[in-house]
Amino acid sequence: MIEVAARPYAFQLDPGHTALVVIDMQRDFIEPGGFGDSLGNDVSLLEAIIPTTAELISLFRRMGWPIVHTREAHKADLSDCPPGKRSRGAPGLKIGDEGAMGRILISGEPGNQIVADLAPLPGEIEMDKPGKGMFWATGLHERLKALGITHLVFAGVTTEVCVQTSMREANDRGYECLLIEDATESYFPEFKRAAIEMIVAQGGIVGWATPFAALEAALAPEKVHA
Ligand code: C5J
Repeated sequence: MIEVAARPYAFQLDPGHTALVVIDMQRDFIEPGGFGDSLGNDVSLLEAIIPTTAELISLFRRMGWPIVHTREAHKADLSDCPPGKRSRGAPGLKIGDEGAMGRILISGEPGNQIVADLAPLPGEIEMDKPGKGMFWATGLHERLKALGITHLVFAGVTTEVCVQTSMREANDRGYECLLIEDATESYFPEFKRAAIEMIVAQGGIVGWATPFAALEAALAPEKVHA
């Protein structure tokens, strides 16, 4: 086991059984002119985590450990989109409508692609998820089990919605979960702070949280090969 300084106490990372999950770093949530922007959100908050998330992805590539990239995405015929998800809030633009980067939250559309700086490489797991959580209707649990994964490191957006939901789902399935605090973000800074506090509360009721530097230090070559 490799010990990573974290809250609420040190995270025990199991090398060879750990995967990185990067949640929904898709253009429509992050880039100016996308869906998130059109809803009046300050997307610069989300853009700001791209460099740290890229470093985190590079670290996992160097370790040779699995990386999962998710996208919140629906089928073009919307058969996997509950009507309530589409209509709730009566937004100007709904899921499936034509936005500045193609149809909103529809698989394969330009706005549904992961931002260029974090683009998946061949061999990494890329998956569309119709829900907020990464296990609903995706088959991901079976894929991770087949790879022998027991520990998950989380990054991505938004902290209190798809990241937190996925982490809670993972926790319920028995994964040990570590959130990288500076590689996750929300349009609402107070929601990010609160989500992280909820995750680490009560002795890590959902999991652990730490800055990227702590994970990088723990995985320094001299420590991993000691
Ligand atoms: C994600 C959302 N990815 N906030 N979606 O968190 O609707």
